[in-house]
Amino acid sequence: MTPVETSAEFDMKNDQIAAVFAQLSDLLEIQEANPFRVRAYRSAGRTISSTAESFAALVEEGADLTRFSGIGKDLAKQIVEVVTTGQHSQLAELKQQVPAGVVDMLRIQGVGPKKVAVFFNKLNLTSLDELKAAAQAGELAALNGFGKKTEQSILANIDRAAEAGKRISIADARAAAEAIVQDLLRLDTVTQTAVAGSCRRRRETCGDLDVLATSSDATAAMDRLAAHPLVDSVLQRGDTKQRVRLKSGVEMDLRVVADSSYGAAMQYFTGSKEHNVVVRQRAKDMGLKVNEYGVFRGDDQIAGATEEDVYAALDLPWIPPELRENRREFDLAATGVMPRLVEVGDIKGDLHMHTTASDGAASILQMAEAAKARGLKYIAITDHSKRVSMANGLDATRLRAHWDDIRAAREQIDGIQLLCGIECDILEDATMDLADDVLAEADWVVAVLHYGLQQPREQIMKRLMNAIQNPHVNIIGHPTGRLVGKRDGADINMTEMLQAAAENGVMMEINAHFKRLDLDDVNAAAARDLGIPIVISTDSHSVNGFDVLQYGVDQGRRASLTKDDVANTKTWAQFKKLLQR
Ligand code: DGT
Ligand code: CA
Ligand code: CA
Repeated sequence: MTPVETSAEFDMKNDQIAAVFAQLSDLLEIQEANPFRVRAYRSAGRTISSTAESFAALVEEGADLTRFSGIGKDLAKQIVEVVTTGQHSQLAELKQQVPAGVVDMLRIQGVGPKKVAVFFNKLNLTSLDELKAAAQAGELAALNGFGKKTEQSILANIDRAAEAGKRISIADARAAAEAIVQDLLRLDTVTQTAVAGSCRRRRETCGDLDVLATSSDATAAMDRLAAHPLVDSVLQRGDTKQRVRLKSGVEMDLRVVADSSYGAAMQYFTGSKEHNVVVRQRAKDMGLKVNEYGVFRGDDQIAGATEEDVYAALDLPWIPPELRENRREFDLAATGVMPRLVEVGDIKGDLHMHTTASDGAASILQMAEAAKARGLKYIAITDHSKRVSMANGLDATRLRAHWDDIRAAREQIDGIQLLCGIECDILEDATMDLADDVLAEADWVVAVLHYGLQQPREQIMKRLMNAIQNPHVNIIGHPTGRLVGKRDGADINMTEMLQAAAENGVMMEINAHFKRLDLDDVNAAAARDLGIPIVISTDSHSVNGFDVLQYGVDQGRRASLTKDDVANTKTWAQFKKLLQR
């Protein structure tokens, strides 16, 4: 192995390493292996993903990993294997033993390894289709320890799981695309390379990945991709185009194009199809032709090397990829200048996060220090309220003591404001989980739906309206409760909720976690159109939780939000004024 390739391996992020151990524990649990081993792997995964230091860097330095709790000699060795080879030999073996269709079952909302183990080992079910047929035949409800309710819930969610299996989260998409783009750039012959398609548009999920490169040596670029540690197999190969399957199952197209066509190819393959239809029609109306090679007047290429040139040839300003969905980007372009969309660097505060007081992995001070290190100037600590007993939610007494701890932490850290917050459940009966006199003492109240998301629209709206009219509530957190690709949100009359929020001075959250991204792009734009301040928060449960901020900001950009539309881009002095309702 050349040194360059070795250093590429050390690029592995903690989340990617953690995912290996999470998969191991899932597969072992499905095999009904020793519960202690299952737990050891699961907790190793959690430790790795919630640690701020990079394990790849630690491995590179040859550091002793056994200083981390729950990581013994054997696990340390396995971490080294994963970081240095990108593989885990036992995981590869387990994948041979447990069919992929069985692992797919884990995607069903409410179904974990224990249930999957029963479906696989007792009923010999090996795919989502087989599981669905068994549920329809009532075979699941007949199993020991399962009921009609479990069976119904599986039937309600299984189609979504099947559908989602074909698409990957934007987080996984970006990690894979960036690793491969960086690797291609190491070739001297590759001059430009970037990801296009839905990943560049920062859609919440991607069907496949589209990578473009310019190179004097297409063969070398394709060989390089084929040899990448993330790549499983080559599916198709031509002179300038190669389709591969990654080990994660997602497929990727690489297209090698001429420098003179790079901009046109980027424009074409970034899409969306709907955006491109309008672009092509516009060209036609101007007596021009646009395709992946360039913009043409007759046989003359008049643009193509850069995207800016391509758009300019069509009398358009360059349109940020996140807006290219044929929604409002052409109206915005008609004004001549595109708005400057919000950027990660604009964010000055984070107003939704957890500590060890409920289900977080870090202390108040650790969270504050991590936030400060990332340049944040103010944060709200918003642990769970008591209804979320699974997450050790706080009652009034514990919450007040926790707020005392937050106030004490203020004395131990400078340069960042700490708000005494709470993520307060809006209960199924539409009352708040904590009494008004408690909420009145908070600096920041995030009201959320966690339970009873299936209630009829009328009751859901009653709950949201009560929360919005409560004078102590500042914001509705993850307003719909949807989980991307897993679970629909509650049945909300969005217009009615947003109007009430606008009238009552209640803000709306874009929850930045890539599993939530809630509000979504369309609803976030609707909220902004009503003048509702949007807050993009990470809902961090560990010091690494802040990493997801970029996904929330990207969702904001897809909603065409500018810095002015996002309340937590304000300085602390400005933001403080928004706290008085
Ligand atoms: P995905 O992969 O489903 O998440 O979504 P995209 O947008 O990445 O779609 P994909 O991979 O099928 O194609 C990438 C881009 O290539 C797409 O956004 C626009 C362009 N493209 C692909 N097929 C067509 C087509 O038939 N007509 C036009 N105008 N553009 C196309
Ligand atoms: Ca794609
Ligand atoms: Ca594609």
